Amino acid sequence: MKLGWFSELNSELWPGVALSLEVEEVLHSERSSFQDILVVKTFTHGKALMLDGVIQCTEKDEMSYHEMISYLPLCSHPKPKNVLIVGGGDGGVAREVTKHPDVERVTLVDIDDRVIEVCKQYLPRLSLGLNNPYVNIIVGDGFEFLNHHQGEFDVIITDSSDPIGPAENLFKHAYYQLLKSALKPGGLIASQAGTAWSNLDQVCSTFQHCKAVFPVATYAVTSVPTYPTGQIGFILGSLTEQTNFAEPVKVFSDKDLDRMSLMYYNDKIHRAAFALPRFVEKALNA
Ligand code: AAT
Repeated sequence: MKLGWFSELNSELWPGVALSLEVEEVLHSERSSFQDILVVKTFTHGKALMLDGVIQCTEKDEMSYHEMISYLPLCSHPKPKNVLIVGGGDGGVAREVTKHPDVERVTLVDIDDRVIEVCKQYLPRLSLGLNNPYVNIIVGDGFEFLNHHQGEFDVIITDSSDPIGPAENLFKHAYYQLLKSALKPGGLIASQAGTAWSNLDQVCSTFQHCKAVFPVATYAVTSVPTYPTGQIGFILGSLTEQTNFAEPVKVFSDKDLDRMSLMYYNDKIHRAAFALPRFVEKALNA
């Protein structure tokens, strides 16, 4: 029996366009204190997690997002020992970060304990990152958490939902100031920053917040077929003027990449992620 299709409709962030997935079974649906949580089994993309009607990840293509948001910053830092993840309650970023040989300590702060529990139950391929003993999980608002932490982290990765809903504050200028002061000297950040195809204004404003605070700021893209427009980008910022994000300081061999079970990331795709279309370059530099 066919249940029908899930469509990512009506977001102000991608007007006039919606991705759809054919659903085999609804596995879980609830309203948490922060958002609607839905887990479905699809016919073609494995299981998928939606929050407030927005696709957060599917098992088929999550690796492109999780590997890139993790290794673009980690491989741009000479020794990323202490890492903070803001958001990321599904565990995908924690799974990747803990594979990096230099990482010693990971803290994950997600606002919604129900996302964490639901992902542990239904998405074990992602949530295995949450069961790693090196990952300290805190339930709370990322903005509030950073307000109380200074000079602690080598790398901060913001794997947050989009700027409409509980993550709204994570796209503001004040958040970038908090990120800066929570870093150790030489620290750097990467944040989920939307797609230039349908929300170029949002990408540019997040980039400007980062640029106003960090001496080095840039934008990189990856392809995620089940995200709006099939592409998503990351804003990266560094406290060190010499950082060239487009040239990884750590290059993994093919043997390393196999041992770490990476399916998307390598040093070539790292460099390529920073090659931007002209309309994006122009908008960012305007
Ligand atoms: N790993 C890809 C999935 C996400 S999930 C984003 C996470 O951010 C969710 O678990 C949500 O609970 C958490 N979150 C939202 N707001 C906050 C906050 N203020 N503090 C801490 N955590 C928060 C990213 C999907 C990207 C979708 C692109 N369209």
